[in-house]
Amino acid sequence: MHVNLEFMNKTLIIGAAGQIGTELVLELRQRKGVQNVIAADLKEDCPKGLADGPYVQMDVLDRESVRSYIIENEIKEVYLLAALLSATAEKNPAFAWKLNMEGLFTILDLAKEGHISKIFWPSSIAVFGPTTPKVNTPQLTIMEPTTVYGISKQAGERWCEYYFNNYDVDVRSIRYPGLISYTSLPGGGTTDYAVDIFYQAKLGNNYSCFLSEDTALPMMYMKDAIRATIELMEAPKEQVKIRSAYNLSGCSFTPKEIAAEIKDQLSGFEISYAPDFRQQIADSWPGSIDDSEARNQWGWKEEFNLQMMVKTMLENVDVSMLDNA
Ligand code: NAD
Ligand code: AKB
Repeated sequence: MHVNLEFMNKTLIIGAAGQIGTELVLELRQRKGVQNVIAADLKEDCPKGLADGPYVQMDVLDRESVRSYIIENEIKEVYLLAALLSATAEKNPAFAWKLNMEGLFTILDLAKEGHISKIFWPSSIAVFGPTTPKVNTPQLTIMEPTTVYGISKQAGERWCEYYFNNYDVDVRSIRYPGLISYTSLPGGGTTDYAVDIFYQAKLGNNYSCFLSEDTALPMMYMKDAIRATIELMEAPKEQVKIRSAYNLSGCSFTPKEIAAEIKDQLSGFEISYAPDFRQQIADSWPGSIDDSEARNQWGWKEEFNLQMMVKTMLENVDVSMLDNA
């Protein structure tokens, strides 16, 4: 079938220069046409990998500029990725709350007024807390997050559902686990160790892990996360029954387990453990996730297991990225 890309809806990704955005923009551009997918970020310079298409510097906290850009450019779909992640957020809770909430209201309000037809806003496993069942955490369960990041994601979920129920805003969301990728460095989360470890392994260094060896956390390879995001966004509206955020599972592992898999594929690698403040955050999160609602409602299935993910990361991680970090 011939698709006329010129007339496709324009899509805006805010926070496009981060770990998820740098891969999501490229995948969306392949599907919708380069000119139809606009990358936006606070960063002045467009990341090299996104330079094939439109890029705009944008501060999501500047409500009026975001509003006029979206209205004037007739943007119909928004992926709102700009946020402070768990570890960085704990260092500046007031600003984390501001950034993680205000941008969301700006976009939800634009949709309520009819300017935007579809929104993707990511939640996180951080919505769960120490009182949540840790193994195979259900979709509906006790949620008492203890981090500012988790509180902001839980509040965001409630608001998304509220805008859907009361104003028919088509907003969709996933509780991403820790995401693992090599095209961009991670942005300050508790699960970042599972990316950092590959850079040190490839440099031939021992890795000092900031979590203890038996800390199990839900994780996912980025390619799976991008596919899940697009599958959810492309699912027919009536199939998307959860308007807070979907549990989503990839593979769960501990630092000891990922280190063992790396050792199997790269002999000589060694890990040691020096838990810091992030241990407490990790201890409050689930070890594994029950994502049967996503599987049943829009057909989710992960592709990457720990072994495949480690192989792909070891083949592709480029240590020179650390020089520009
Ligand atoms: P990241 O930190 O790598 O990227 C965030 C991007 O937002 C950065 O490029 C940053 O420059 C930009 N940004 C910050 N403030 C901004 C502002 N005021 N205006 C515009 N842009 C701004 O984050 P990420 O890992 O890509 O995560 C994206 C989203 O996914 C976040 O909401 C995060 O909470 C969620 N999430 C990520 C993970 C993960 O493991 N990466 C897991 C769960 C949820
Ligand atoms: C973090 O560790 O903060 C993120 C997340 C799981 O939300 N990777």
